[in-house]
Amino acid sequence: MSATSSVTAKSPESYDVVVVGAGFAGMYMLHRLRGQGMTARVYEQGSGVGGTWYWNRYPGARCDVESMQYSYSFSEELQQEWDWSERYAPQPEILKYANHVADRFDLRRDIQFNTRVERAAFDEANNLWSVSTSDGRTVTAKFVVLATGCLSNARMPEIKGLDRFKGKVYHTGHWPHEEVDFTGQRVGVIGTGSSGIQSVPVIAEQASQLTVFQRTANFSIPARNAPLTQEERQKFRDNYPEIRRFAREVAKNGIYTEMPDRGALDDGGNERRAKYEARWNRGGLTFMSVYNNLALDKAANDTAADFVRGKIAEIVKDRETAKLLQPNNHPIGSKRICIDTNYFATFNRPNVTLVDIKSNPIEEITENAVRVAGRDYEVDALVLATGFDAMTGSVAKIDIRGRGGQTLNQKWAAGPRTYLGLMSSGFPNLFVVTGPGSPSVLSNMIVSIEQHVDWITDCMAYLRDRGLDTIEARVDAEDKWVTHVNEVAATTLYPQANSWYMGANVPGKPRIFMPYIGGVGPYRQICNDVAAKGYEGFVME
Ligand code: N01
Repeated sequence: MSATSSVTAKSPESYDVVVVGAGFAGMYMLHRLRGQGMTARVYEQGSGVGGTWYWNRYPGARCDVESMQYSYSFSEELQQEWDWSERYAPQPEILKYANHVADRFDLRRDIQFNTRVERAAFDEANNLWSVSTSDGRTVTAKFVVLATGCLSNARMPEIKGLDRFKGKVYHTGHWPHEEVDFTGQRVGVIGTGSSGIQSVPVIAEQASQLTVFQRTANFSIPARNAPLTQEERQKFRDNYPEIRRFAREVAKNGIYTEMPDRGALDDGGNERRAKYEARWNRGGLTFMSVYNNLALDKAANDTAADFVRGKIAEIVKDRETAKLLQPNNHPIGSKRICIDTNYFATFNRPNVTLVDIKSNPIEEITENAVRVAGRDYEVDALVLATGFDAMTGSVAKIDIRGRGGQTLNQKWAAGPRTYLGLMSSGFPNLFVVTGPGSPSVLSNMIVSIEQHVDWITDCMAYLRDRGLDTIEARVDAEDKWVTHVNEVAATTLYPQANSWYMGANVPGKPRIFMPYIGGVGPYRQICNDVAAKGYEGFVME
């Protein structure tokens, strides 16, 4: 790979690697590439680092993975020195952490902010990617790494009249940087996924009237957020080697927790209820790992779903509202489970109204109201918590052309096709971090990001050390992997929900279960085995 070894002789407009995005994936990618002596340019459309945590500044935004685990593990000093303040870090603190990492590892000098990558085309004659950016420049690179994030392409809903609305409209995934104060305002929130469920209780405290427009009721578990004590932090720090090993190799979702050894129907009703109660009181995502078959067996799943529906009925005083808030059209966990602080109790407030837009969809938005079933709900501001074009949306916005001028969008028209979620055949030297076909959004993202970045860096070094120019997924290996991803998903309850995992939230998007549900441990092993066998399933030239 002569281009890599003659880095210093190149013009400044030529790099070994172009990285798209300076979120947690792009930042770590840059750090690892530097460690290999490779030149890299990172393009970031925002004006700062942090990716999802740069954009998602809505009230109440925080991570649903505990902060001591939602953090990089690649630097022992970093994980020992950073003080997380709460069990679940709020967005400003995660953004501060991202900025700290950028400073600590001197990353900014290779990141170009406020710049979108618009086009990337593979030049087959020279085995180089030509990358064009929104500032009108074109650079070349041996490799392109798409660190574009899975939930970064905020989706505006197609609702009649939205453009006529005279008040302010905010999307949770594209929140303004200046503070938004809803004090004294009538606010409408459309959407009750994680973003809606986190923001509703906070907005309710400010707004004079809050109207929540719910299409699908969602399962949510209390976060039980609390300040972290020095003792709790130290316990993690002392045990980080084992905690990180477990998260990478053992835990299915990359989160250190107890592993269930029995199914929900192996326990009697009282025992089961006591276990759910204990997890409900503990709070957080581990509610779903009380038993080992909740994602597999509908009857087992029903026991957990019934428990949560019962909790909603206990919390919400108005019976009609409680009934509307009880999810009834998907197994618990088959849509990303939500983690909340006072979400259901918020509907007991006199200034909060729930409007069911499942039975009566929004007719239109007028200049000052949302019209449902002939009634106008007057609002001064609208919050759209309507989600993202997940996993493929940000990649699809870039005009990516591989061999023969084929675009990635053409190739993925019937759904994304990758080998290991890392590469797509016909697109040599183009890597995706946490792409479709990898555990990605089903896992602690930082665990999956670090695994992908390490694998990609090792792969680039392997090519360089052998004087090879390209790596490309073989079509048969990719076909086999796509089949495997689908087969594993089909053994679970996940495909039963109209979720963004399935592309179901975007009209016209192919219904394919996009992430790989085989677990981060087995997946890591598969990736390692592929590399150990000389990158089996890839062509290297
Ligand atoms: O988006 P969503 P999100 N008219 O797609 C509704 C991660 N995340 O931003 O279900 C009316 O889940 C839609 O209704 P329905 C996390 O992985 C993490 O909340 O399609 N309603 C749904 O209620 C999460 O899963 C964290 O029927 C419309 C909502 O809008 C992912 O991001 C925090 C509509 C969208 O829910 C996405 O979460 C936040 C329309 N036209 C997010 N279109 C944490 O770590 C959509 N909806 C804590």
